[in-house]
Amino acid sequence: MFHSEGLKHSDVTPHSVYLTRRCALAALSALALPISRATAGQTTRFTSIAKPSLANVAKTSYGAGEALTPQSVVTGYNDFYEFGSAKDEPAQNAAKFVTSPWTITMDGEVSRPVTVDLDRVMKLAPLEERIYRHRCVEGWSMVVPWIGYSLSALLKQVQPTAKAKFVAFQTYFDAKKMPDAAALRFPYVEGLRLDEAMNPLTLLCVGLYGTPLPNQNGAPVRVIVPWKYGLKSIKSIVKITFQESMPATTWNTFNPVEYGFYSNVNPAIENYRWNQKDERRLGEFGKRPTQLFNGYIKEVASMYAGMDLKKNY
Ligand SMILES: Nc1nc2c(c(=O)[nH]1)N[C@H]1C(S)=C(S)[C@@H](COP(=O)(O)O)O[C@H]1N2
Ligand SMILES: [Mo]
Repeated sequence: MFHSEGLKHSDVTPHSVYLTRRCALAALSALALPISRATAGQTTRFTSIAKPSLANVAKTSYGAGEALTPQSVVTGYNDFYEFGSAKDEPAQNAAKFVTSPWTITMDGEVSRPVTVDLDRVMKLAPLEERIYRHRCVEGWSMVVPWIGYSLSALLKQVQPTAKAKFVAFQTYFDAKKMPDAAALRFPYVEGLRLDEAMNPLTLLCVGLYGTPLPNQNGAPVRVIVPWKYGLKSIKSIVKITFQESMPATTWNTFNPVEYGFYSNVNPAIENYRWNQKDERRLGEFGKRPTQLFNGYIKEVASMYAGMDLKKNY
């Protein structure tokens, strides 16, 4: 299904910026070559501000054997529209984004609403490194060593009531610090069904590649939902609200035909501008087939038993 009037993921990109993005893509294919040579003379494009290493991060078996996407690509090719719509803009425009102190407010259908400081959030559960596949609707994918713990450990703290069926997330927003007005409505909002949010695979993420999250990747705290398209993995979270009704989400509000609430990775659903049947792993040549639920079938398929995934896209 293709609706020509509807706005699409890339329609928020002004044409001139879109051309810049194509240049960035060209630079990225060059990354398949030795990185030092490919980026020589482009000192700022892929740099990120250095953050100290995180201590006491346990290795896990998640993603064992997967080839990691180079750190320079993970931190240099981003979707974070508050900081610009070209892939190389968030790394530059978010460089001065101050993320400390930081609090997360949890409210709604809970017994114990709370506003909690990030330092406490960091200590709620042991930090783990988990290597997850990460796929954007635009047809690119990465393999990233994220750091965090299961989001459920945080959510349980507030004791959701029986009425809590969904969890709504909200990103920090300040128009003065986040220069991109684009066509999206901010603050960026996302949502999950409660069982999806509680699934052990859903990661409360505070770091990648051994360090705290770079600003462009959603510092200081985001979620990673690896069986869904990247747009569900909301960045720089300040608020988590438990509710009975399905939350509004930024991309669904922008174009409901193309972006459903579920946004599970599914090669059989073609209502996107981009091909969902296969994908390009950034830093590699060629394409590989896209897998249902991004390959996390064992972990998540039971949550959708009996559901029509074409209707609930
Ligand atoms: N607040 C916020 N979160 C966001 C986005 C955004 O624009 N704003 N983009 C989403 C999209 S479309 C993708 S693909 C992933 C990209 O995450 P990465 O830049 O860490 O790879 O972040 C998601 N989270
Ligand atoms: Mo994306």
